[in-house]
Amino acid sequence: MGIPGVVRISAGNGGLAKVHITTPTASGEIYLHGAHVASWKPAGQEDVFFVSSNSLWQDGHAIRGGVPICFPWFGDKADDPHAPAHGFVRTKEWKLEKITANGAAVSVELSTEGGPDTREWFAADFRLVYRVTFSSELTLELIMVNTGNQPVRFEEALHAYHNVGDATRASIAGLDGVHYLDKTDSFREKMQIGDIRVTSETDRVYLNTAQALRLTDLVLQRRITVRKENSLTTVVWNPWREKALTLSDLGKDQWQRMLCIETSNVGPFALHLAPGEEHTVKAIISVA
Ligand code: TA6
Repeated sequence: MGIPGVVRISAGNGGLAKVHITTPTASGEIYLHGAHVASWKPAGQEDVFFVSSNSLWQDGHAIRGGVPICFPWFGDKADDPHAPAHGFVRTKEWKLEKITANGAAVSVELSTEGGPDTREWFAADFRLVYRVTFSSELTLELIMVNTGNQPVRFEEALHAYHNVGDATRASIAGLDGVHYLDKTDSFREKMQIGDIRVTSETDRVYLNTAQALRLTDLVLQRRITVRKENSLTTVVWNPWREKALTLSDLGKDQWQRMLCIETSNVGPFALHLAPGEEHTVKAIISVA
């Protein structure tokens, strides 16, 4: 499936299989493990994604950084404290379906399905298809199909870790006046006033918002824009110093180089699909 000079499939960190893309407009990497985008670099730019230098690269573990996919629940599973946080698709190998090159854009498509290894936590039959298009913009499309004969409820998030020069000198615009659930304050509901600035642990689920966001980075002197479709929640996260110390795969001081903006449908905006129905969530990321 490789394309000479454009797409190479090889063993990456930890020996995990990865697809490496190089085009005139951008380079990028996606691992089959978790269908995990680990890098996207538009020409002339630093990587748009942060990846922890202490990340694990192992089956059964999530990669710390890039874009983990949270599905079919977000955070802790409400009715099962032993279930893995953020669901099970970010820690399993996906199937590489196809790679297509179209001019300066390269699309990589992967899939995973419900089966004996997922029924322990999630009874539904489903098929997830993830299409990532690397070009001067990055497009992420997660397609969920209910392949069973029962209605299904699920949550989803494209948990993007953006690479910033210094999180305390960055700001996010586009959520002024939007209500959010504050995970650092027992999920109390609050309202955002003005731009978001990181001055302490920040862990918020913004509700009922389809807004595009602009992350302004004063250190790297750039602006990352996240547009989205079919998503009504946005999660914003930075662990700050103390929480970062509890995350062994993050490591000291790296919290300052990351800021998560997560295109999602979680909490009160979890999705419901009838048998045979499908839903596509989409994020389009650009840098200027
Ligand atoms: O998206 C924010 C969040 O839910 C935080 O609460 C924090 O736990 C983060 O995800 C990372 O979760 P993880 O399971 O990858 O350590």
